[in-house]
Amino acid sequence: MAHSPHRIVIVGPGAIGTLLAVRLHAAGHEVHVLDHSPDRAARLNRDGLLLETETGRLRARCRATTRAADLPAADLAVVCVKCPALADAGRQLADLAHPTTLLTIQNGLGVLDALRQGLGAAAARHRLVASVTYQAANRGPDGIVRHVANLPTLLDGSPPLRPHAEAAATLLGSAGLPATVEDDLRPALWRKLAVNVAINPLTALEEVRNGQLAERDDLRRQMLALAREAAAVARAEGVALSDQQAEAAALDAARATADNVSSMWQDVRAGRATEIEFLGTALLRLAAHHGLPLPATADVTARVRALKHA
Ligand code: KPL
Repeated sequence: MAHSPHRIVIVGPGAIGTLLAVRLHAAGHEVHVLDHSPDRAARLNRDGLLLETETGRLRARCRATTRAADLPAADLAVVCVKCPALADAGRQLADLAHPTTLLTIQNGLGVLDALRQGLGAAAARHRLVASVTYQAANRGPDGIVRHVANLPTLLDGSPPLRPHAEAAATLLGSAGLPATVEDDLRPALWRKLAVNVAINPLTALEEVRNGQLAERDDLRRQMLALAREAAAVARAEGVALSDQQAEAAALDAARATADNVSSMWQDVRAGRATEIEFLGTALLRLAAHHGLPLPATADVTARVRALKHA
C-alpha cells in the first residue's frame, strides 16, 4: 500500500455505499459504517460486506453502528443514502463528535439542502462537499452488490472547500475509484442531472436495463427528449449545456452502464421511495420558475409518482 491508511465512514450501506466501503477497505483503509437499521448493523459486524467485481468477490470487515456519537474521528464520511433519506441521515450525523468532511454523492437537485436540513446547527461544524458520480453498482436478487462500471466521481472544489475535496478525491483514488476536483461543479451537476432525468424514470417505467435506452429506437427518442429538456433548464439557470451535450451525456451513460439496473428501477423493485422528487419534480419546479414547458419530463414524472411505491 503506497498511501497511509485513513479512517472513513460510509453512511448507508446500499449498493454505492457497499461499493465504496469494500473498495476502500481493500485499499487498506479503516472503514466504519453508519446505518439506520440495528439489525443490518449487527449483521454487518458479524459478516462484513461483500462486493462482486470483475475479478471476483471482495469481502470487507467493517465496524457498523447506528449511533454517530460512537464513531471515532474520521478523515472522510461519504453520505451514500438515497435522496429521500438525506434529512434523516443528517439528523443521525448531527451527533458526530468530531468535525469531518461530509461528501454527498447523490443524484439530483437540492441534495445539500436536504442534508443541511437534517444536520441543523451541526452543519456548521463540518465541511459539506457535493459530488456527482457515474459509479454504477446494483444489488442482485441474491442480495449481493455488483460493481458494474468503475466510472468517475467529480467533486466540488470551489473555495474554501478545495483542499477538503482534494483530500477526498485522493482517498477515493487510492482505492482505484477515479475522482476529479472541479472548480465549479455546476456544469457536471447539470450534465449528470440530464443523465438521471433521462435514464432513471424511463428504465423504472419500462423495466429495462440502461443499455436498452440506447438500443431501442422508441426508448432512445424519449431518453434524448428528456435530456434536451434538462439542458433547456440548465441554460435558463446560466449553465452552458447544449442539447447535443446533454443528449451525448445520456447516450454515453446508457451505453457505459448498459448492464446496470438504474437506481430508480432498483428502488421501485425493492418497494422503496424513489428519487423522483429530487429529479423530475425538482426540475419541473425550476422550469416553471423560468416559464419553460417540459412535456416529456412532466409525463414520466407523473407516471413514476403514480407507481405504487414511488
Ligand atoms: O446514476 C445512475 C443511476 O442509476 O442512478 C446511472 C448513471 C444512470 C447508472 O445507472
